[in-house]
Amino acid sequence: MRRMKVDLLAFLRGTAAGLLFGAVAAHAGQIQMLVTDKDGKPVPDVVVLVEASSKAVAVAAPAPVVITQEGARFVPFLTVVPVGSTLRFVNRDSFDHHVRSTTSGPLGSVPAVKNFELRLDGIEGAVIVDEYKPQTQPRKRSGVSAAEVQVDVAGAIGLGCHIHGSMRGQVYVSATPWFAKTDANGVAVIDGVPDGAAEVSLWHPDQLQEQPNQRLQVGSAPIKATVQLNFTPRRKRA
Ligand SMILES: [Cu+2]
Repeated sequence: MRRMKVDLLAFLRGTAAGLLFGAVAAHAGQIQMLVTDKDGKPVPDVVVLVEASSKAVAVAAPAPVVITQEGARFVPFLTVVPVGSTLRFVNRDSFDHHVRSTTSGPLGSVPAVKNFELRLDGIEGAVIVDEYKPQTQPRKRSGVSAAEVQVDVAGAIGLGCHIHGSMRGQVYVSATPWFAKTDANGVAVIDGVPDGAAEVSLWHPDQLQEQPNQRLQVGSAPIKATVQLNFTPRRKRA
């Protein structure tokens, strides 16, 4: 009797998983987007957002999304998170950094959707990068080398540091659950987009004007699309 109960449970579980898998496979597709600049070259770090025919609200990331400060840089340069997520900033350098929200865009015309300012101590024993020696300034150490910030409004947040003016980073908070950023080859892959009409929009921190949206029809086969920015972003220092 007991044995039978267990088998029945296992059977039900298997059936449920099968149904779920079937549902996902039948009603969701993949979009592979290649983003190029005005000259046709692939562009990394472009935010790709998809609105599907069946609307859905983004669900916060289950765990804090980590952005580190390493060698006086924000790593990664661009982070895209669903709205409601928590960002965790970690200083991995031996010297101190700030994390402050800044405006985005080449003219600083896009205000940050969240304003914050953190000071993160350097980690003792971390590797010192020659070109960024610790500054000779009053030591107002915060006592922590990591801190968290929750982002609950969709949009852009630029990242900067008071001590190192060249440090730049970018966060984009997505209202849609279907988002990605382009990799080094300019490609973004978005999975699980419901079948039917979808609208793809792009965002790049350097853009001066909105990028044209693209309409796609999502089905069972992955969609490969190419879209061109209406400008050529500056190359980031390597
Ligand atoms: Cu810094």
